[in-house]
Amino acid sequence: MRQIFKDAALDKQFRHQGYVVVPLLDDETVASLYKCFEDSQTPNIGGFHGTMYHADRDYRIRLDGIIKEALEPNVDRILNNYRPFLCNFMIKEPGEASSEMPLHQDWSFVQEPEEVSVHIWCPLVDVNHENGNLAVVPGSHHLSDTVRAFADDCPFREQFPLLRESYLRELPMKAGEAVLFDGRLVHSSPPNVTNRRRVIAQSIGIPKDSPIYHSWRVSPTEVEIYEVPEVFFFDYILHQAPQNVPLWSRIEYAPRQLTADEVSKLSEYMESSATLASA
Ligand SMILES: O=C(O)CCC(=O)C(=O)O
Ligand SMILES: [Fe+2]
Repeated sequence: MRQIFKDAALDKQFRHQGYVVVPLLDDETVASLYKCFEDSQTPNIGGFHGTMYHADRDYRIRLDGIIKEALEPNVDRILNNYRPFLCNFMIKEPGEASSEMPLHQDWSFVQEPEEVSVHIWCPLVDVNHENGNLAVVPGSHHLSDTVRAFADDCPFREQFPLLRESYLRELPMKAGEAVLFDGRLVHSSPPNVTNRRRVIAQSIGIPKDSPIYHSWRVSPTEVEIYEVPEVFFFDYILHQAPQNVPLWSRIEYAPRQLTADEVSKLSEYMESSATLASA
């Protein structure tokens, strides 16, 4: 198993609990990214929104490039041979209960579990419970399936109330810090009830030599996995089957709901993550 993080202690912590919080961007880079966000006049379309869904393709590509340039050297400093792609600003508009992001897992982008995607979530303003910090379920990557197709049912869904009550950990952070999490980790964020926009820079980190995959459910029991170029996501239309990209494989996969008993294994990660974090 190759080391994902250059620092062995961080690697151990990431493998064990599925995420780490690290200083990622310096104040100057945070300020310049925030200015880029303000200057780009991202419209307030209410609730929660990301620049990757902006109607203008050139705008999406330009912002991806600017964020990527800021992230790349910092990702290189921390991760072994990883590159960020699909870079976005994610915004929670002020005072809107609709900006809550419910518990979910992100799509799979690499061939798991041999490869692991490291999802990068870096606030450009200080974040806390009131304005929508990220909340994660430590260890949930260990119980996760390795294919997460577009709009698939989440295997943790029936246990969401239990997760919220006993296993969800909020991560208040300073601007420029980042949570780097395993793509399989269950996460969510509360609504922004303050009077300021919450803005974060977000990206998906994958091994530099890894192809990018996108999974599409074709029947209740079958998923098609496409190998896609990075530009695929700039042209992507949600809820539409991938077009003009090669089919890499077709697999039998139907998500199965986890039981409360299975999910109770997560208590191990709640206890030990605090120890490892301070190790
Ligand atoms: O920005 C948020 O609050 C949630 C973002 C999220 O789910 C993600 O980055 O995968
Ligand atoms: Fe997510």
